[in-house]
Amino acid sequence: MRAGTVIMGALTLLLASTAHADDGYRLWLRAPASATAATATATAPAPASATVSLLGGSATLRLAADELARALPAGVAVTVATGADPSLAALRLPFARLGDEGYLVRRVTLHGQPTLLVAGNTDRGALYGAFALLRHLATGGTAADASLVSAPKVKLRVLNHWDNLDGTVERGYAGTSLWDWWSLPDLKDPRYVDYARANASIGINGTVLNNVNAKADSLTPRYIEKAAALADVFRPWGIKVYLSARFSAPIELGGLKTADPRDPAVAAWWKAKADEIYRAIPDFGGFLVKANSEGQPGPRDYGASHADGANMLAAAVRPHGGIVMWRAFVYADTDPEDRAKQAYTEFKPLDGTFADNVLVQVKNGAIDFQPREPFHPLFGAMPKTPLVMEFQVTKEYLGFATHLAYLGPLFEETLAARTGRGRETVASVVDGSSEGHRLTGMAGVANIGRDRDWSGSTFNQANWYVFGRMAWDPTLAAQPIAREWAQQTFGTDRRVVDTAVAMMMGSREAVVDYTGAFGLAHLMATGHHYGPGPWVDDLKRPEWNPVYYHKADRDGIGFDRTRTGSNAVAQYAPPVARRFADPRTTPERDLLWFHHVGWDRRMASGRTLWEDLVAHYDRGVAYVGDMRRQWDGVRAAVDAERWEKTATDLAVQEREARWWRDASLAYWMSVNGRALPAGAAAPEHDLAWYKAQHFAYVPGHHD
Ligand code: GCV
Repeated sequence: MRAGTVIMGALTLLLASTAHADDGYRLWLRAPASATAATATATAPAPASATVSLLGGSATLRLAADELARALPAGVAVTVATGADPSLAALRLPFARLGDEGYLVRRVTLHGQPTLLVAGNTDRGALYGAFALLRHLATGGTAADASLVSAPKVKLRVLNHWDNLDGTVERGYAGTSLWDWWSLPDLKDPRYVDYARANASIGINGTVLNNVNAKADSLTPRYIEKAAALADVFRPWGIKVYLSARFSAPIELGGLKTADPRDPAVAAWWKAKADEIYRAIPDFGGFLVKANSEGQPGPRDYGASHADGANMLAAAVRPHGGIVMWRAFVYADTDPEDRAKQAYTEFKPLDGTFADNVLVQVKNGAIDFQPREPFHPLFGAMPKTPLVMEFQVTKEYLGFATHLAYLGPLFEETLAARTGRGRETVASVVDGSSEGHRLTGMAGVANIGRDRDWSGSTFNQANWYVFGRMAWDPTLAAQPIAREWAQQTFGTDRRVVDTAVAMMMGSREAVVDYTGAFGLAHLMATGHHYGPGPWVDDLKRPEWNPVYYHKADRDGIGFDRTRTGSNAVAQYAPPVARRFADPRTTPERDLLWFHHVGWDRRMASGRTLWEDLVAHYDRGVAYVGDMRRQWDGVRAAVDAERWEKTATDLAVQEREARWWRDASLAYWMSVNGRALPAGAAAPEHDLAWYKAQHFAYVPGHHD
């Protein structure tokens, strides 16, 4: 056999049987079923080792081999390699299809010996292959039937951490920031490795370390050194580090009088800053920028365009192969126009003017990560510009960490939406296949913090997981991903897996129902966004007030975005615009997003809108009750710690779902003067009581 390293795997990690307590730290990365079964009892003999051979010597390949050695069942022979290895040439394997990051897993004969080959064109590809093999084994596959091939459809699969340098996390509900900025770069918390490993296992290859509401300090030498320490930890796992850049940094750090992107001194400052960063982090990914949005500085402060700003930064990172992700989440306090229209109005005319290392990052919907939004009209409207899809994995508007809401269906619904341009879908815009873009991206606002279980609950881990899987392939469906996550997270007990998946699949719709169905949006309390506040009408910017969004009055409810209103529908391609312009062809789930309609409007159910709205509130609350009962049914089959925590969260969710329902109905009744339909329960309190609820120290929000 050709010289290569052979690792005898020792099953040292993992291995808790379901009967034992489990704090959720291991996420979905647990021993495959066969290994778990072999060690489930204390009396079981020590398992024999798998044999893992390594063709090549990079740190990344060694990590791949270690993963397999730790978790593969005894008796399996595996070879981890890159396609460049000459001994593979004769095998005629489809390496050409794999690109930089794809993998294949095949049974082959190498040097006369049968072996399971895990390989990619690069070591990163091989690492992804190792994790894919482990996933295959943990979801019912065997080493004998392992034949896998896959390449990511999206190039940049990036987490956005809204983590502040003081350790708080904007919209973070899983404890403080994972990054201990104070002790970095000296102290490298072992959690940084575990974080990178978890990301690599689902194909995430980039992380923006700091909040888009950025401080210039993150660009100082002191913080660059800290970021570099993290980059060193993440590199072998195929993960690049990016930073959110504060546009006014040349003023704040450089002492310049302006941050005007057209000023040569400003461009020179950024160029020098980029050079400095790349000296510390040679594979630095680039910058993410929130400009001229919610008080952040930007090129518009100087009359320059977003493209001027983005291209200036892009020029600074270009010599190093860096990129700029420029966010389209803009709306201005001076603009009386429908907030849902403003990003399109600002960015659409800039299509074709961005440098080729700029991507424009667009939230999934035109307002702000609501439980349901129609897809953002910019998708499909900027064919010359690569658009990054930005999803919010942390659930700012879907019950924080407490509520069980699996976001797979939300992601799938958005990605599968047809833009109205031929057969184009949002997914085909994002993965570049629609226009032939090679630079493509998907971003997820992370739900990760220092909580022992990383995401604030076991089921929230599924949202991190599904983001990674759909960033790898935006055409994947939410249901099978829920299933593979549940199998890896809870083990192979079919009843537990079926129950978890059943709970998950309707859970996001339940949140839509109990917070406001039919396209209602932005009904939450002010600032911290915890709980209902549809009555709020006194905030200084009109578009901060829930009443701006629902426009409920005695006769009807909903935002008229047709020609008689803001005409936001016209921002969609004609076939979609036509569908949304007519309440009869608008999907009911989006009705009140696009139309102001009467309370007595007859809905598909045969009920009036008012009756149906009430029914949806009740359905949402009932779904949570059902989840509680289902979870009760698997109590004996799930470890006590994760079961208890989930059961407690579900009890809180049921209470809060009722709160949302009751407070909302009390308010709607005060507006429309109607009685509840027969049989519907009256709100527990009067409207004044709900309005009087105030909360301080709410996580994720820092005044
Ligand atoms: C990082 C919403 C959130 C803000 C967030 C902003 C954004 O407005 O409430 O916390 O700021 O979106 O995406 O920039």
